[in-house]
Amino acid sequence: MASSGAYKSRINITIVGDGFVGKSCLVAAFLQQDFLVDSPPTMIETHLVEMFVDGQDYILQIVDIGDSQKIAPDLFMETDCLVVCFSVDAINSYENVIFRWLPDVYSKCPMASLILVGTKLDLREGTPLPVASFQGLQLAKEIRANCYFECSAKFQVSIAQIFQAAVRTVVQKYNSGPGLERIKGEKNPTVYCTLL
Ligand SMILES: Nc1nc2c(ncn2[C@@H]2O[C@H](COP(=O)(O)OP(=O)(O)OP(=O)(O)O)[C@@H](O)[C@H]2O)c(=O)[nH]1
Ligand SMILES: [Mg+2]
Repeated sequence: MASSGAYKSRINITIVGDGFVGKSCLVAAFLQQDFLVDSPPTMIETHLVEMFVDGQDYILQIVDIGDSQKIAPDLFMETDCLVVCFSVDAINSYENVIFRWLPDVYSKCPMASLILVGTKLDLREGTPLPVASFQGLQLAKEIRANCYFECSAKFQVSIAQIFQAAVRTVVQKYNSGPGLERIKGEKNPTVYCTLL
């Protein structure tokens, strides 16, 4: 379905990554500017929020899936941007980006843009942690992520920027990519195309 000037474009963002890496805290930090000290394991949560980026209004549908969830094919189909998280204090979660999450991403969702996020950046304060910045960057290049961020939900570091980047990567991709619905003649042609 196509959007017109009267409607806001909707962008579907799916957050994945090992359990306890801080996916729900990242979402809560963005939506509520709040830090969840004790957040229970997530099954699956969907949030809708409006965001203004580069002069355009978007509706973001943010799906936060828990550790045990495999990403369902229909969810993948709808995903415009995958935010793949690991925690900078947990080497397993870093390794699992490749071993556990990427196979799903590549096979089921090759058109989505990809953002790699190293969470819990504040834990690096004064202490070398298992995953250094350069390793995060290296991994981002290896998996051809559109962007790499390190963030702290606890201290609101780079939280909004991750979601802004998600919107921009999707808009860029859909504006330049083949086979995408675009509104001809629209003043600021944005992507797509699901009405609420
Ligand atoms: N220091 C610090 N701790 C964090 C940060 N983000 C999350 N945490 C903590 O990490 C733990 C797990 O966070 P969650 O957001 O529940 O992790 P999750 O990835 O959603 O976990 P599942 O839902 O089980 O997949 C919680 O105890 C949080 O308080 C952060 O930026 N800094
Ligand atoms: Mg969670």
